[in-house]
Amino acid sequence: MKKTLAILMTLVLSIGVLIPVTATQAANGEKTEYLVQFAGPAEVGLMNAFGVKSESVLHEYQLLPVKLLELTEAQAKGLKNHPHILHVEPNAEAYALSQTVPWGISHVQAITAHNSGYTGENVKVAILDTGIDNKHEDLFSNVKGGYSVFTDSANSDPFYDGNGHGTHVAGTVAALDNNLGVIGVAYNADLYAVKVLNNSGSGSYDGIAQGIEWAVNNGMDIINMSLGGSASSAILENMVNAANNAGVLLIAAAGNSGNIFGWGDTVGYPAKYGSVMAVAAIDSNNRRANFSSHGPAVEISAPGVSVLSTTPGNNYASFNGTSMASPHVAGVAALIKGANPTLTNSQIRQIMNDTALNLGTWNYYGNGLVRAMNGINLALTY
Ligand SMILES: [Ca+2]
Repeated sequence: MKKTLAILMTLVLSIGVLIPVTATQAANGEKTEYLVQFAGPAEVGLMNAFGVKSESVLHEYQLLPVKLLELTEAQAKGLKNHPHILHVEPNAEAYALSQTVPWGISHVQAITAHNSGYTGENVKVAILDTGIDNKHEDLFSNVKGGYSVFTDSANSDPFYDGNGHGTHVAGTVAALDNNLGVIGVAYNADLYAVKVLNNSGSGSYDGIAQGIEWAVNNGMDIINMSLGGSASSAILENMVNAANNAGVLLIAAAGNSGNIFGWGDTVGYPAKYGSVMAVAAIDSNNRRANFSSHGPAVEISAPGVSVLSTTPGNNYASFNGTSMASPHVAGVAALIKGANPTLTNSQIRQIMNDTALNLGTWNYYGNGLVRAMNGINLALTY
């Protein structure tokens, strides 16, 4: 009785499965790996019934009635529907979860600061740039708001960064500390996407001025401007002075107009104005990047060569530029402000300048390499 039933079952199963097996095999006979958990014994009979040969058994577990099998899609489907099978799952790929620390982040002592509990919490940083992709896996929870100075549909959304520049800058300031991507200098700081550059990366002094005004009106602590022009403007200067007087710390890229000889004054605007910190770019050997603008207005230096950070669509890329150096300083400023929230913008600026690592030639490096932990330690004495 039992024997007959078993045979019948086998026959029914064979017929039931035979057609789909041949049908799918013709189209897709490729075998892939599945983890299969059986409800109990009689495993061999079951596998025979589904045409699973012994060479398709890649591994048998001891702890549970589980086997790693090589199956066609049809075999897997058939087994999955059988009452004596608990689970049929594709042998999914696993990846080591890891977060890369870009060299510049440790170079400005940010990791040391993190390890001491300083992360830029409750500090608001406005990124005046091409926008920030606020859905990026390594940024989303830090992007707290934004504004676009553009009204055309392609550029009116501050969270659409059709260029990538602003998202990259934002990541250096505050990419999340998780198990993926990169980490920012001040990974708990609040980011605000102020889109003053369009998706092609260009804008106007009017747009920059509007962005500065928005930052003042919305209580920003720090403005990062990885942008600049060669034209001087009394109105733009008055605008950055007004923001500075309102208590906002302004940090800007010195410019990428340097020459390899380091001759002349090539710092751009608004970095050149006295109320703005002009940031030069250095490499991992603390040498001026040959594109980094030089001149008496250079105030401080930060990593700006091979800077790995976030780009739109959950991507990451390495860029060069004083645009990449400036957000390192903005991030350090956020760490210092977070460590001592009573500090004014001019005190934070003074602290960063007093604790920078002297690198020599003023017109190249200003006060030198910005250093988070030295800055925090001084900030705590204020
Ligand atoms: Ca991360």
